[in-house]
Amino acid sequence: MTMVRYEVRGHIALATIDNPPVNALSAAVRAGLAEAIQRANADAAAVAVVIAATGKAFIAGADISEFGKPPVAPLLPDVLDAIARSRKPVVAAIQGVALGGGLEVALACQGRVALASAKLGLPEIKLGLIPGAGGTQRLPRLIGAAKAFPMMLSGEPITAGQALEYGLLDEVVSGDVVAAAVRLAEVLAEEGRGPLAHATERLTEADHEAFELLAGEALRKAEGMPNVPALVEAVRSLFRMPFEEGLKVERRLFLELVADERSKALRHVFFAEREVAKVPGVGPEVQPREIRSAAVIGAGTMGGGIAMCFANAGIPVTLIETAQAPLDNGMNRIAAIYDISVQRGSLTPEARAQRLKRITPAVGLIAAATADIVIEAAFEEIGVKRDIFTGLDKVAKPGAVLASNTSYLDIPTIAAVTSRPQDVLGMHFFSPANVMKLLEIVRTQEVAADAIATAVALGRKLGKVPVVVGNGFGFVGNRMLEQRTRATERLLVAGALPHEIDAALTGFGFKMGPCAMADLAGLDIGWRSRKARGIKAAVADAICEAGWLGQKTGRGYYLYPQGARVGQRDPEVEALIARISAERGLTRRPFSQEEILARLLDPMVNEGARILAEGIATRPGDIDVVWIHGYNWPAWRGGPMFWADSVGLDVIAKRLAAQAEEIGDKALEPAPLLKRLAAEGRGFGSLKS
Ligand code: T1G
Repeated sequence: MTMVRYEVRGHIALATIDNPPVNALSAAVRAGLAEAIQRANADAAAVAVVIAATGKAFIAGADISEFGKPPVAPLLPDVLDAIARSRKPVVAAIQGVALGGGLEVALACQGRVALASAKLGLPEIKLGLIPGAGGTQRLPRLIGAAKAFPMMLSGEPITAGQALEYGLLDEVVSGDVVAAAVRLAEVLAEEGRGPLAHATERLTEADHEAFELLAGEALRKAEGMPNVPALVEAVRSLFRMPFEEGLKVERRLFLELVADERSKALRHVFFAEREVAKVPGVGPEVQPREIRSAAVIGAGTMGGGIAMCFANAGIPVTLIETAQAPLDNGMNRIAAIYDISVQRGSLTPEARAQRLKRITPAVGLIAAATADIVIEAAFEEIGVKRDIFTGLDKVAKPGAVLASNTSYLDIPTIAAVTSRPQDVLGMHFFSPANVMKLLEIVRTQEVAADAIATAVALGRKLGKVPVVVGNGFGFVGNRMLEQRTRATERLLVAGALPHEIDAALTGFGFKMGPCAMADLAGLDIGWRSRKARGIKAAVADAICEAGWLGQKTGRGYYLYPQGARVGQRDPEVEALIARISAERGLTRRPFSQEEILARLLDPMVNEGARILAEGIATRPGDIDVVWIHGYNWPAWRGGPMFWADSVGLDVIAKRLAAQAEEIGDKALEPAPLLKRLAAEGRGFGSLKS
């Protein structure tokens, strides 16, 4: 069955792409398009061609799932060449989105008409690539390099209105876009338009200079990503060589990037972010409950941030505290955060007022009585949570979803105090809740499928990346973070210093290392949690006992003189660490950055293997998404499980076994799943969800 239907409407050949869900340019679609162009050029009944599509997208781009596999003819550049060389004018009728190769198809046409609601863009940069089918050579010729370059650099789509203004579209319509395209095709045929010329009028000296300014800025911010310099080089060729040569430069650069590990990682993340929406036992037939209003219990940092998520998404929310004073503090903190956004220009004063109006402060659980969902974000102590849920069980309306934002406590224990465990689940936001995208949705044995579906749908409406995880201490993210924290302690006592440990992770691509992050969050958080669980961490405990709790006290692992945001090495802390090593009879030794990195990340991967084996995470990609969106694992590294596969599970298993032996810590032994995959020469990616 062809993916491209061919018919003649009047004197116009109409080629309609039909490849659900988003008309990706699979091999079959490419073949169908090439055949339609050939057929139309031989069809005496047709004087021109319109390319249209069915469904929500014109064309979402090349089929990303085909990358890395042996190429299948016809290749997209060849199909676009056939469109551009067509003797009969070709017009694109764009609805939904024309992205990547989809926009490149439209750029190879003589004319372009779009629905007013359509969006057009070249997002390849987000996949670690650059446009690879003429986009870097055709778009600047149409709208100028100074406008085209930022579009390709950001990867963000523009509206049909902006595209018309830029000269990217010939017409924008609200009605029948195919009919409008047919009319344009008839006009172009009457004008005797033939093969696409490679206009250069827009490529003026002024445009060149404007582009070079933007390119210089982009290169300064590229942060080592290879596709930014590649994009600059491809666009520069517009001003240096003829079209055909420029196409060759673009193709060479594109193919190099497709083979780059960083692009492979970003393509893995693209699909992993979509896979997480597929929750076993919660299929598309499970209807989410309607959320018209919400309530948040606790107006602290987390509760306030969660309330802002609702207000920002246009959902009225009641923010509840036990007394007026903490409530006022919470509201003031929210207003202050919005003020900063207004000062930065990212929020208008009107929008600020609207959002604040959506947050109703109240004292007492009774204020949650009408909410469709209640999210508890109170003190991280199981007794406090059980009291709150006991009260909620009495006041919340039947069918309301009752969620706890706990970051590691047991959800079934909380659900057990209610008469409705089927409505109780975890919704673990990450601080700052109004910024971080990750939302861990904790599923218990008893929770109803539609409650999970409600939390997932709500998470997406709040602009989060919801990942459904099983119940267990620390769920997925914090459980693995604990392994890295323990590894940090081991390294400090064995010979590494805070700045060396942090440098290993920032060199890997994290924004901050574990010591700097702890200083930022406050060392007392971990200290309180360890004391509650009877866990010792010699160095961290000693720093806390000295009263050095991080940035908020001016010193923690590092010194923060005059409230500096970037820490300086603290000789007293380094002496304290050396003393602890000596007390343990350990001879400190230097660690290379590579060894520090392995000792920090291998135990996390090992815990990830246990999490998979226990079914706490559905897929390895889910764990990758958790770490990218919850802890700033660099997306171009793909996430911990993707990284482990790129290192080789046999290498990681060997390193873990050697470390377990050296330290005498059985917990560092390779987990059974890791050991099995390593022995079979497989990676986590070979596990089918
Ligand atoms: N290739 C393959 N599958 C794709 C796809 C693509 N380009 N885009 C989406 N899908 C799948 C997705 O995995 C999911 O599958 C389903 O479609 C719905 O997607 C040569 C080299 C179009 C805005 O980067 O931005 O062209 O989970 O959940 O929220 O220069 O998908 O249902 O099995 O995201 O409505 C450039 C990527 C490619 C656009 C729709 N194009 N896609 O969003 O649905 S590279 C892109 C999107 C390229 C050329 C270069 C979005 C969307 P499943 P979804 P959505």
